[in-house]
Amino acid sequence: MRLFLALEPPAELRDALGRLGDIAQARCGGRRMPTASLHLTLAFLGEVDETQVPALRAWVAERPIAAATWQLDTWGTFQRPAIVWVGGQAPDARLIALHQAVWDGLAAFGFNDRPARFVPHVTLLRRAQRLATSELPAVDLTWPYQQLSLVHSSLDHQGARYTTLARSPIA
Ligand code: 3AM
Repeated sequence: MRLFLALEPPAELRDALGRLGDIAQARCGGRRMPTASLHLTLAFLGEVDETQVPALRAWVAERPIAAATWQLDTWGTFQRPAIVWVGGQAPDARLIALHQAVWDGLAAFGFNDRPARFVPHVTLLRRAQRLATSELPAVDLTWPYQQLSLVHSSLDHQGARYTTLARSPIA
């Protein structure tokens, strides 16, 4: 099954991100991510054998992460595959440290596809027709986080569907 590790936004922030998704879609076209699915990916694990899932769930469920806040203040795009996102202009040291810690832990499970570069972002649009964000309203959102989530991504007729399998304990 296809799994990834992510931070899930608190409800108010998720709604605010969803509203930005609407505004972005009106300008850029493409497919808006459902509000309930909005997240910050820390590690994409790809296809994971079912036999590994209980241990991964337990690992996530047993270890608290360092709580912190992430300041979102910019729009961004990835040309391929035509994604519009929001995130932070400056690299966020605490998120980078969390990303490292997560991949260090994953190595024990044999996951070694740690990406060379980590650009923390929340994808709002996929397959955007115009990667033009200069006239979109300013982003000024604060994301307090305290839990890591293990998420299962499955495909149905509407696209990817996300189910949270485990969350880390709150410190
Ligand atoms: O956080 P976002 O939405 O940017 O694009 C996928 C999504 O990222 C990404 O993992 C997140 C949860 O599905 N993803 C999908 N396939 C991937 C791959 N082969 C991938 N990331 C890296 N490599």
